Amino acid sequence: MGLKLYTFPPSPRSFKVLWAANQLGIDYEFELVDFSKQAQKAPEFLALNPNGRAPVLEHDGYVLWESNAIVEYLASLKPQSGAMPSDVRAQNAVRKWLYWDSAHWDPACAIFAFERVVKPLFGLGETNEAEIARGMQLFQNVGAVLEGELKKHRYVAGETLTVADLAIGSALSIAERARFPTESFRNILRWQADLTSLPSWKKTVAMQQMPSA
Ligand SMILES: N[C@@H](CCC(=O)N[C@@H](CS)C(=O)NCC(=O)O)C(=O)O
Repeated sequence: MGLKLYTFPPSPRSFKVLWAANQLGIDYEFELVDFSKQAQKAPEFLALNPNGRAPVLEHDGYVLWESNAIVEYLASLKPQSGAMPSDVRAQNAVRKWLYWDSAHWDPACAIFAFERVVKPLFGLGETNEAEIARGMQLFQNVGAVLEGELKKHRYVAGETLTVADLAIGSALSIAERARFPTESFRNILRWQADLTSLPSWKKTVAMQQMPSA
């Protein structure tokens, strides 16, 4: 059966797991969860993820949801990549960024994603400027934390690329349309240029076009 990734590639959390698999060189089968057809709410998909959300991983009958758990699992299949260190303290120094992503970075980015990308894509109405203002405030706070870290080292958790970069950086896959307020964060922009120049990033960006093809 092998490893399957159920995703809707234009969404950043789906991009995250596809990018991780591409970066780690993991073979997978791609399964489109077509949001335009509400496939994420179909009974067969809900049987995999009762949240009715993508992404989902299935590996020889083992099912996993939550994008950061999936990225960690993918990294565990390629321990030699160093994407997740083996030492417990180093591991947690990386893992804390996965929690931070879920608790702080992703919710800030999600406001811009919903207002500027999801709404136009699915015809869900006008941008709510009050929400954008709330997003600006949140983003200034989380952006400053990330900027401070990236000032100290090349990647989020040190000098090498880890799952922390894959988890947090994936939001930037919609940076152009979402217009995250990154202009004053020089080190985030430098890191973004670094990530987006990776062959794995380019390969995953090409996959974002698939549903409308
Ligand atoms: N915390 C979850 C969030 C998953 C999530 O919200 N996915 C969105 C797309 S980015 C989704 O499936 N939305 C469809 C819906 O809510 O109907 C993760 O990181 O996997």
